[in-house]
Amino acid sequence: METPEAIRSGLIAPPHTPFTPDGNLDTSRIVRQADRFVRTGITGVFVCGSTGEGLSLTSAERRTVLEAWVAASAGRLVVIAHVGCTSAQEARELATHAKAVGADAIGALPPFYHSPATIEDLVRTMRFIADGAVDLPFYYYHIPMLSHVQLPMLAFADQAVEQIPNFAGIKYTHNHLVEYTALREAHPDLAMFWGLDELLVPAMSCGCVAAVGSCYNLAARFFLKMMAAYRGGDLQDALAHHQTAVQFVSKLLPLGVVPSQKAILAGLGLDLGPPRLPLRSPDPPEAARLFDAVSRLGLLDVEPQ
Ligand code: MN9
Repeated sequence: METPEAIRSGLIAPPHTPFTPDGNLDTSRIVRQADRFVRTGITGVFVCGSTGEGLSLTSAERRTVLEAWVAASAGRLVVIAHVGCTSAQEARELATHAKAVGADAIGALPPFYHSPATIEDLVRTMRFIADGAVDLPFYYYHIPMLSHVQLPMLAFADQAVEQIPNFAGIKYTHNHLVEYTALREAHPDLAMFWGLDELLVPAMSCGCVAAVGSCYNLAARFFLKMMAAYRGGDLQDALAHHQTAVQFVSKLLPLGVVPSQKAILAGLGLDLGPPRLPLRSPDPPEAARLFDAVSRLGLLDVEPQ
């Protein structure tokens, strides 16, 4: 199935989920997140993915968050509902809900407790989930570092185009640039959203034109400039941006990407609360040091909140 025109190139953000200080959902912040994305050039949202701690929410909470995103986007952002979880049945029900409440597309990582062992198992499972919203484009979420499902994606894509009627592509969060190049070449009509922000320029040299990544919550303008530099043939500028992007991500890793990003967003005036267990917020001195170090890189989207 075709990918909506608006997200065929450019950046999609996977929004952080806002919680109150004691860890309950706080959907009242979502309008501010959406407005910020529109201002900074984001074209779509991948709701309740890894960055949004989707797998740490209850199914009811995932529905509530998605409904808030559809409302807050108000047609300005393409809304992709991530529905994957350990239960294929629940994922399928979330897909049906996503369609009912007006999401534009769905995505799913594979069940990761009893995991698919073969490509055939994976295709069958993804078809079952995607059938929950047959009219919506479906993206497979390949993130072996967290799902621990590491099946060859070229063989998967070859079979998925035949067997999953609404298959529209892959959110590819893995560092295998050889496989990614082969996917882009073999399936130029599918979307292959790149998912490792610190490798976006290398991925562009392998055919990437669109990406989904946590860093675009904080520094969309910087990453869009980096893409424009590459597209415009200014390799030196693109690689200078790339070096800064690598430094940026390296500063997020010690305290965890999601907790660090939430702390930085709070420092920018968009307080989305703490992450959920088992993640933890940096303590105030850690957060201050992190904010200082990242601010010095000069890539944050500083916005009136
Ligand atoms: O899916 C994100 N992956 C994870 C996207 O969170 C595991 C990425 O955007 C990373 O957060 C980013 C930093 O490593 O590349």
